[in-house]
Amino acid sequence: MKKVSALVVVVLAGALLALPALGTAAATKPTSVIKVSALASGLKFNTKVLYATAGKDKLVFTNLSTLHHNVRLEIGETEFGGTKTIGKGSTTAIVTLKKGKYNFYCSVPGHEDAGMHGTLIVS
Ligand SMILES: [Cu+2]
Repeated sequence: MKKVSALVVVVLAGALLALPALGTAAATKPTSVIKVSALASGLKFNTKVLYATAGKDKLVFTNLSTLHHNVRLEIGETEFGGTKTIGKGSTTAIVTLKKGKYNFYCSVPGHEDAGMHGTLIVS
C-alpha cells in the first residue's frame, strides 16, 4: 500500500512539473494585437480605422468612459466576436480573423448609430 502511495505522489509531481510546459504551449502569441479605446466623453472610439493580420488576434479594449461599452466585429451581418461589455477599465478577447474589411462597433443599443464604429482592415 505504501508503495502505491509513493507511486501516486511521483505521478502527481510529474504532472505538476509538466503543467508549466503545457501553459506556455497553450499561451501562443497572438498574430496581432488590436488596441482600441472608448473616449472618456461622447460615444466615440479613439480611432475610425484599425489594422490587423489574419489569424488569432488579441483584441484589447480600454473603456475610458463611465458609460458601458464593448467592441464587436462583423462583416455585413456575420459576427466575428469581440469583447464583453464593460464599465471603466479594460478587457481583452481572442478573435479569429480572416483577411477582409470588418466593421468594429459597440453593440450597446444606440451606440453604433451615435458614432461608435469604424473599419478594421485585416490583411
Ligand atoms: Cu458603447
